[in-house]
Amino acid sequence: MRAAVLRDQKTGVRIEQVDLEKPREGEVRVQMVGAGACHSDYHRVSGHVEFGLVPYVLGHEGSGVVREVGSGVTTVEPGDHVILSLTAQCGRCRNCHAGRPNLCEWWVLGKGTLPGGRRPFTKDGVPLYADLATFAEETVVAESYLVKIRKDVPLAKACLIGCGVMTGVGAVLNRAKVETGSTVVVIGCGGVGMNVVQGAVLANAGKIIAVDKVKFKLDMAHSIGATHMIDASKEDPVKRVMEITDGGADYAFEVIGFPQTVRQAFDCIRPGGTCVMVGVPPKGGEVSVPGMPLFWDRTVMGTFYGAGRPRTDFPWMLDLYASGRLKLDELATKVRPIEEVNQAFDDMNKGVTVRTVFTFG
Ligand code: PAD
Ligand code: ZN
Repeated sequence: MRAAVLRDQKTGVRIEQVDLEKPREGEVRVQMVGAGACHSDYHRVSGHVEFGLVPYVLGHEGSGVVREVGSGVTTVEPGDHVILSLTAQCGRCRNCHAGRPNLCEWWVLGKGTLPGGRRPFTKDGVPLYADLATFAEETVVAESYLVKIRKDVPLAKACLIGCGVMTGVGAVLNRAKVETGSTVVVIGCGGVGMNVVQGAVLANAGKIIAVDKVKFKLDMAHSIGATHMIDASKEDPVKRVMEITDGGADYAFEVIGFPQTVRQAFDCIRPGGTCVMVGVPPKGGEVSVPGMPLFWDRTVMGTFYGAGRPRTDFPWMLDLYASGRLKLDELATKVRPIEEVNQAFDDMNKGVTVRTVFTFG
């Protein structure tokens, strides 16, 4: 079975033949149909984030078909269409009970194992690290990572809900809770940032100001509802936002992953405004803001996975897609076989794609 494996940062990602054990109690085997290339995958390859778990099967955005269930599995059965969620939801911990399953205390993404420490992927008998491992023809995950979805939406494109849409739209609606008429700035309009723009449209924001360095991203942001576009390679985004908003935005989202652009987002908001860090900061990176502007009721917040509640949020997101109010097809700017994983990362870094969706045919 083919999988995209990261062995070390020098050699990068390679397609390898690996073996996958059968699902055990509470586990499910999923045949992948679509998987999105998110910048968080590339952060592991580039070393932007601390990452010692190698060899590691990449991929955390994905959709597929259930092929086999272990004993005790009750919420899915073979043949079901599913989207993989970034987080497990044990349903028993404090955060699950408080309606914040993205912070489930049983959750193990980032540890490179299934709950309990098992590693079902092996190569020549040696276990590989993997979380959701959506960059593989098949994967085995705990049942609670899976959300069963309606069968009448294109399954490959639905993978985008699993990370980019949940994170971006969720950052606006679930985390920041943007109010109707608010002024919203989005700094970085890639696969996740474009979904912050979509979230702002769904929240009925007034002015939606898209900031990027790539014209094609700004054009797409405009086509999905941004009202103003700022090319950060040509003009100072903060100065321009101040002009457009007459003194600062209500919300500014940083969706790249650098302390400098988080600071830029903070500088874009008015007294009482909120700066949301969506991008994953570099290892050891510190975010700092000046004290006096913060004093004037400004808020700085982080967001993991758009405060996502996958079993609640994925179904309505797909309903909005089916009725034309949430865009997925437009965001999947390229479809490639998983063999072209490195070309997809190159495209991402050159800024020529919003999201690449991998297929496994
Ligand atoms: P992406 O590479 O598709 O998008 C980044 C965008 O930023 C691109 O359009 C770039 O052109 C643009 N950009 C780069 N530098 C600048 C700049 N100085 N000014 C303006 N625009 C710029 O990445 P992505 O959308 O897949 O991911 C974005 C970040 O979000 C990344 O750090 C990723 O790890 C993070 C993320 N966070 C969560 C979460 O839970 N918070 C989930 C998923 C991804
Ligand atoms: Zn992601």
